[in-house]
Amino acid sequence: MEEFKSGFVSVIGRTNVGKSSLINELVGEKIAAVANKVQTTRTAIRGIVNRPNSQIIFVDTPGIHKPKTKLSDTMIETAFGMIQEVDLVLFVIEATSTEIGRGDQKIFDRIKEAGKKTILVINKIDLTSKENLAQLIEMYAKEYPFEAVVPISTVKKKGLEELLQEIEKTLKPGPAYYDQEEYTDQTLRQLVEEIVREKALKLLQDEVPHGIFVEVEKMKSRKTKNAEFIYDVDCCIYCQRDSHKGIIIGKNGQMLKKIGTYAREDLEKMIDCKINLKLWVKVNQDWMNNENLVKKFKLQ
Ligand SMILES: Nc1nc2c(ncn2[C@@H]2O[C@H](COP(=O)(O)OP(=O)(O)OP(=O)(O)O)[C@@H](O)[C@H]2O)c(=O)[nH]1
Ligand SMILES: [Mg+2]
Repeated sequence: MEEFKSGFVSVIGRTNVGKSSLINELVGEKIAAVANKVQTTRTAIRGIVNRPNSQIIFVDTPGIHKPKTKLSDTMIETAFGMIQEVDLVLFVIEATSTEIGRGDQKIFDRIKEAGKKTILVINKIDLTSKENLAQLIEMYAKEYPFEAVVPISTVKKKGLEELLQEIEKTLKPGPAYYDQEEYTDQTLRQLVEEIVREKALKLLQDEVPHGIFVEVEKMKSRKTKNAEFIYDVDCCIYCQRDSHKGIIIGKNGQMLKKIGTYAREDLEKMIDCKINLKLWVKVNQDWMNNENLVKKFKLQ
């Protein structure tokens, strides 16, 4: 029989290239927020893929962008820090690129510096031509001895099995680090925070969603009259301005209600259990520069 393999794989790339989408797709569950907005992911979230002969632990990281606050400093530190911590790096770029842009170059330099085993993943091939793809592969491949170069489309589910096989090839024999039934090491509390933030990102406009953070304040499970389990969760959305608070709550509380309903529906499906989710909105003007709050986002 083949020897069991395992390892940690970090997924690194510019913001919005589709890192979280890819991990969610491979894991088969939503563990990280996905949105067509920059800087969606804020921390390193682990997603676990269990295969007959391997266990691959993916580490999602915040997209690389220009730092403007303590929070973005910390997010970028987390992402770059993850190059060192893992067995393999997936460097994700967009198939639509026609050159090695500044952001991609910055990440590429870090990978070269670390000399880490890396697979180049070219995502969103549904949006480009074969010719452009070939050029892109050539541009990158001559600059680094990648373990493999794998073009994929997360949305069209193309190239994903090939990617998993390439990853498996690079892994060393090792034990299953996590229970083989698990797909993330996030606590339910973190999952609630991530999903509520995702819904807010999707439903709110422009600068409002980037200024929020979500914190579960209370979580308790109880049995209902019909002996079903239900979680009572109090969760607070912090924002930076009074005007933002108004927008998040919406007319007659409609927006907040929508965020809550969408989040609850997703979460109930994921954990197969009822949730009574109460959402609040509070203003905390400068939380992005507050050491204590930003600590939450540090490398764990
Ligand atoms: N067309 C197309 N869109 C994709 C593909 N993969 C992801 N996307 C979209 O790209 C956007 C960004 O996806 P995310 O997964 O949030 O990107 P990310 O790299 O995690 O972003 P950050 O967390 O901000 O670093 C979403 O709108 C996805 O639906 C793909 O294969 N094709
Ligand atoms: Mg992300």
